[in-house]
Amino acid sequence: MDAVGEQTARSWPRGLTLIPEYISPATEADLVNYFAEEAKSHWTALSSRRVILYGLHFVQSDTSHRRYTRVTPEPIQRLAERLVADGYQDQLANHILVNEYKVGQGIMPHEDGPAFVPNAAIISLLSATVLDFYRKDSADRSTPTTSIRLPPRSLCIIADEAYTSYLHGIAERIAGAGEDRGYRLSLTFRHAILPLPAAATEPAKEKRILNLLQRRR
Ligand SMILES: O=C(O)CCC(=O)C(=O)O
Repeated sequence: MDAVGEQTARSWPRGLTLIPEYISPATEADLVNYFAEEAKSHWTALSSRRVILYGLHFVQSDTSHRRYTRVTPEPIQRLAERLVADGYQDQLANHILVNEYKVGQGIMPHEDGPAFVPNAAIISLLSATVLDFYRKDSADRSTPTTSIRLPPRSLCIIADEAYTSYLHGIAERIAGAGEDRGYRLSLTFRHAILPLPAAATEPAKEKRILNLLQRRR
């Protein structure tokens, strides 16, 4: 294991942990190369960024949804297994989302929701970004309660209260104070609960959750 230590802060939501240098520069370079070459046909373009989804995904028709699995390639599966071996996740990820952000792109504040075990592990590649947290019970989406910098090669764990009581997102901006944004890839490892729990299949929530499992906009 090449992690250099965990960071957390009293002011952070409970369950939020940052592990700098979780992967080595060589592993980072291999992954970047993998997504640019071998996996280049796996990308799906969304309106504001590109994504690749490995593992479970759902395709919805008018009356039902069908479940598919896209085989997780070896280098990504190895990382998923390492997250369990290192004690950061209890269940092996069965849903892995790769996000590509060009400079200025982000992801709107969202919750990962009850379809997943409440533990999201995010590995950042190539460039740092700032991940903002907003309390779910607050209407204020303009001022994050907590903002943390995710350096390249770091691992960020969003679990417990940080997962259940907060939204997280990345503002669309070129750079903020003391922030240098470049091209960034991230991998988010989650374990989808099957069958989907009742909270994830309430009619009002179902479409949103299935969209979330399918692709994030
Ligand atoms: O790219 C990131 O660091 C955030 C990804 C994310 O929020 C997600 O995949 O749900």
